[in-house]
Amino acid sequence: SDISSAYRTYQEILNFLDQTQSTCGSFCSVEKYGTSYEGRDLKLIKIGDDLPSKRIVWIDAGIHAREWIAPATALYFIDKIVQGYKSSDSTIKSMLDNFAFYIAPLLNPDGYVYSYTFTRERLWRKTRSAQAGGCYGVDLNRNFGYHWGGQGSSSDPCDENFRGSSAFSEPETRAVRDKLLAIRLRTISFITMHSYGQDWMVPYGYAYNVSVDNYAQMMRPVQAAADKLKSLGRNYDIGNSAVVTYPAAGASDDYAASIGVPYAHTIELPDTGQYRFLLPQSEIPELAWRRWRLSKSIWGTLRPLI
Ligand code: 0X9
Ligand code: ZN
Repeated sequence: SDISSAYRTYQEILNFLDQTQSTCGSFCSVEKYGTSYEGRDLKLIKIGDDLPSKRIVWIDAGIHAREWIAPATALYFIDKIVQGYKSSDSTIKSMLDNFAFYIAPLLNPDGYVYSYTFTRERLWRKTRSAQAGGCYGVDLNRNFGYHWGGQGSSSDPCDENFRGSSAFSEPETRAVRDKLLAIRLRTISFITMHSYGQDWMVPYGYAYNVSVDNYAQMMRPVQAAADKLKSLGRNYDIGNSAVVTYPAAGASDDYAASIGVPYAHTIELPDTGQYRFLLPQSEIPELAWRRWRLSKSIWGTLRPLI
C-alpha cells in the first residue's frame, strides 16, 4: 500500500489499522487498549497467532508528538508484515512461527494531533493534559514508574520534560503499563521508536552507571544492527541510553526492562541534525525500508533469557 508516502493524520492512522484488520481476517486484530486524556482511542494491532507459545515483539511509536517519522515507520512495519504474510513470504512466515507482533503506532495521539493541526506547534513534544500554572502536557517518557522523578525529568508543568504529578499520572502511560503487565511473560522484545539522533540504546537510563543485568545480551542484536547499518551508510551510536544521550528517569524502556522484558530498546531514528524533527516525508520509504530489513534479520537471532 502507499501508507508510507506521507505523514498521516490521526484519523488516517486509525483508518489504516481498521483497513488492515479487515483484509487479514483472524490473523490480525486491532485492540483498543485505552483512551487518551482528550478522549481519543489508543489502539494497537496484533499480528500473528496470539497463542501462549508465541513470544511477543512489542513495537511502539509516537510517544513524543513531534517525532513524526516514528509512527510513519511503525505503519510501514505493519504493512510489510501483513503483506508478507498474505503473499506467503518465507522469511515473514518463519518469523511469524516464532513471534506475534503487538504494534502501537501512536502512543500520544493528543500531542500528535496538536502538532499536526497547528503549524506553529509543530515541535510540540508532550501530551495535552491541563496542568497547574496554566501549562499543558506531560512528557510521557518521564511518567513511567521506575525511578520516577529522577534525573532529566522536571517537576515544572511548563517544562518540556515535565514528569507529571506522580508516576503513571497519565492515562496514556497507564494504558501501556497495564498492557505490558498483561503480556510481560510472553514478551521477548520491547522496541520504542523516537527521533532524532540515529541512536540505538538500552537501559537503564535513569542515571549514569546503572546497567541492566543482561546488558551484554541486550547489546548483541544492537551491535549486529549497528554493523549492518554502517554497511548501509548510516552510523548509529549504540550503548547505554544515559551514556549515548543523557540520563532521563521515568522512561518506558527502563520500565520494560524493570518488569523483566529480556530485550528493551529505544531507537532514535534519523536524522542526526540536518532536518531534526522535520524530516521530509519523501524520506519515509527508504528509511523505513532500511529499518525493516534490519529488524527482520535481527528477530531471527533473538533468544529469550533462561
Ligand atoms: O529523552 C527521551 O525521552 C528520548 N530522546 S528524545 O529526543 N526522542 O526525546 C531518549 C530516552 C532514552 N531512554 C532513557 N533515558 N531511559
Ligand atoms: Zn522521543
